[in-house]
Amino acid sequence: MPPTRDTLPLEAPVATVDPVLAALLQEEVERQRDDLILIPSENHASVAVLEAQGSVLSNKYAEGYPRARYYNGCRVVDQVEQLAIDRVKELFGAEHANVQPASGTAANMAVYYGALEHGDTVLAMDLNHGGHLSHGQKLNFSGRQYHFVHYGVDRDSECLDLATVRTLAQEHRPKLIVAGASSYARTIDFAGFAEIAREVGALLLGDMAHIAGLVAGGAHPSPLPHCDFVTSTTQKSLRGPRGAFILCKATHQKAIDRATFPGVQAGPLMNTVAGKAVCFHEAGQPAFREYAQQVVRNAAVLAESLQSADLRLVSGGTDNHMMVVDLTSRSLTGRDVADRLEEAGLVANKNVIPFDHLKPRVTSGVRFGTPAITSRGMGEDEMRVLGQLIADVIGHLDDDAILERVRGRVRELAASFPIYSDVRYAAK
Ligand code: DSN
Repeated sequence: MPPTRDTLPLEAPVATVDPVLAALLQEEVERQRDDLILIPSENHASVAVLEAQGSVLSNKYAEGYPRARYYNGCRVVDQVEQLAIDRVKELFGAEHANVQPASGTAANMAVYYGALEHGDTVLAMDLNHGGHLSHGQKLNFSGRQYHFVHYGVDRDSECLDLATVRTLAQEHRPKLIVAGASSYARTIDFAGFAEIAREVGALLLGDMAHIAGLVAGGAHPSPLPHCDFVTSTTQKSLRGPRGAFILCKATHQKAIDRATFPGVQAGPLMNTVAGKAVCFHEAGQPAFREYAQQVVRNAAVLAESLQSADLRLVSGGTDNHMMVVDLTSRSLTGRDVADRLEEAGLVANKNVIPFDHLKPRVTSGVRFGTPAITSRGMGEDEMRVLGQLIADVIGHLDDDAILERVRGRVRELAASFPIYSDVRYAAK
């Protein structure tokens, strides 16, 4: 019998062990390199983050918390997790941090599980107006386990109206209010939400998943001083690994930690926790402040450029990293536009607009964001060009010659702002 060490090698690279998968990894590197990613919830994590996330920490079980584990051999991962905790607390000025949630939904689930009883009332933003699945969508666990009441945006301004939130809060007396969105281009007034929460005796959760990088870089007001709990993913504007974290006041520390483990998760993904530690380190650098400010400046210029090509933006513009184009007056769907843009190398996503008459798989909107293209180093000049290229595609959706020209220009732009030059999984 040959020793399995030789037949199942531990040391060989993926290109040797699994050429099929290696080719797919390589194809994805090239897709991200050659296309321009305009989905506002996506970004390009640094090679350092990817390296930590792809590390041997993936092998380690570490149920529990630093120095209180259910497994031996946690000497190193204890230090890794503590590093991530200390860094994220410092980054956002938090009293307590839990860095174990594997996703934004898991983080919100842990907050609900720690703060609520089954059936309690929660007030949150309607998914159809820009909220999130885990903010009480009826098929999601949140909508099934708790009694969600939803606020939306004002029909005319398409902005949140705190007077409406206040009225709903007074009427329904929620135990928890959720402030945060996955498709909202305006500044969220966390202080205003906190005032309402205080008035009705509710706890306040700030879900800053989309804007965490802007908050870290001082480009959006922080929810931290105003909220009992703050949740976030790490892969969006914060530019970390795919994962999440919870911040909270010290009084909620025990409830949040117990709700996360053993409440809703078992073994934490320690490789991802390591990626988060790198991400929090990077986000604490002065250069990250510049990055966050540039993300917002770029979004403002991209929005202006789209508007000057006669495209209507939901709420009339943007204050943050994203914008949603309303295609209603063009009689186009978000699905068709996003698909055609992708053919041109511009990767955005179809998105419902408030009061949309089309279904979420079709939609009247398409959503754009600047975190990923700003990570490539693009600035305002490139945003003006991109706005025009997007408008060219939308304005001539069936014109193959225009699509080909735009695709060529996108390739040139991508090549001028290269990424992952040394990342290679397989020969081309
Ligand atoms: N699905 C994410 C987004 O694209 O905004 C939110 O989790």
